[in-house]
Amino acid sequence: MMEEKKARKRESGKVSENENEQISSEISHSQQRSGYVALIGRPNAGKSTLLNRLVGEKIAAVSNKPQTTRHKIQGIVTKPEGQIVFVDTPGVHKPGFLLNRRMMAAVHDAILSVDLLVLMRDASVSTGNGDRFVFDLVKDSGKKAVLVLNKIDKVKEKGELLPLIEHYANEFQFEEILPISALKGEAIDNLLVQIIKHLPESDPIFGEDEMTDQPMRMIVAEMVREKILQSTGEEIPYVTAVVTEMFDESNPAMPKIFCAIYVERASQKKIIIGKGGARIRDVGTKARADIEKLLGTQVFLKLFVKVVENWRNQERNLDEIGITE
Ligand SMILES: Nc1nc2c(ncn2[C@@H]2O[C@H](COP(=O)(O)OP(=O)(O)OP(=O)(O)O)[C@@H](O)[C@H]2O)c(=O)[nH]1
Ligand SMILES: [Mg+2]
Repeated sequence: MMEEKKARKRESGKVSENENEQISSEISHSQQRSGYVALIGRPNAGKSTLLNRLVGEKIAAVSNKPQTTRHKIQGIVTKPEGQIVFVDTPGVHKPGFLLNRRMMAAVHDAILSVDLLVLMRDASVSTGNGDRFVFDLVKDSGKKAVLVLNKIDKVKEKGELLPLIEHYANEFQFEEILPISALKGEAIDNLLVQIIKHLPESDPIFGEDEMTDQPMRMIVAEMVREKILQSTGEEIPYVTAVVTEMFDESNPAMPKIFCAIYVERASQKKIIIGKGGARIRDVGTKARADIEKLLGTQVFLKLFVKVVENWRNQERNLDEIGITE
């Protein structure tokens, strides 16, 4: 359904056959540029942080743990010059579980389906093998790409960026190389201008007030998962999934939301619940604050924990969680 809508939207972006319409649109504004842009990079580069900042609302989970993003998330940015539909993707890593294979399939899928790639690199860390792998993905795609060097707020001497810029410029003909800070919002406006320049001539694909095509149930589940990632140690992030099992808006002043938190073992359930329920209460309070901000109303949020052994390797569970092929 979504695919159909997108295809239709793309079609309607083409120049109209009706001459009158064409003339009036030429008078009202010069031709806009619009298209799909994939954010690609290593885990933790800051892709989702950038997406949230650009969209102006939190729609993607962010944490300091790698592999925070698990599937494609689209965020829409509309400017007078045109529209960018950002496709946030999971950080590129070696697939182990079926879950990770699906995550990487989401990356490949995004690369194939967009007009421009944004390769994001954490400029505050040195290169490694993983970098090479992401870089080759971009090179082999045959797509135009912009390189974004993120986290410049952590780079003390801006001169330190020069060798990095030179290194990448020698390796590939990037359309642009742009240092930014997604977290601090540095050089973000220019980033948008530079990206729009490389998009095809087209009217906006989505309405001006749309910010994402993610279903609200999904965003809500991501907010809960983000709080879990932020409040637990290394052992928990990868074994947790969150599913919105009920989103009841029959009382619009206070929607009722039930989310299930999946883990693989009883011991992990204990960690999520915390002493006397302290952790799950804290996760619930923080997630609720984010959800209420997004929806602009109070919500009733109930969380419960389900133990499902080996869910990361089971088709049925991944389908249910919304991590599709
Ligand atoms: N100092 C600094 N930290 C940043 C910046 N951008 C992102 N971060 C931090 O980097 C961490 C990872 O950010 P995410 O946005 O989750 O990274 P990601 O690339 O989406 O990661 P995956 O989804 O795992 O691929 C978080 O702790 C962010 O707060 C930045 O510009 N400066
Ligand atoms: Mg992410």
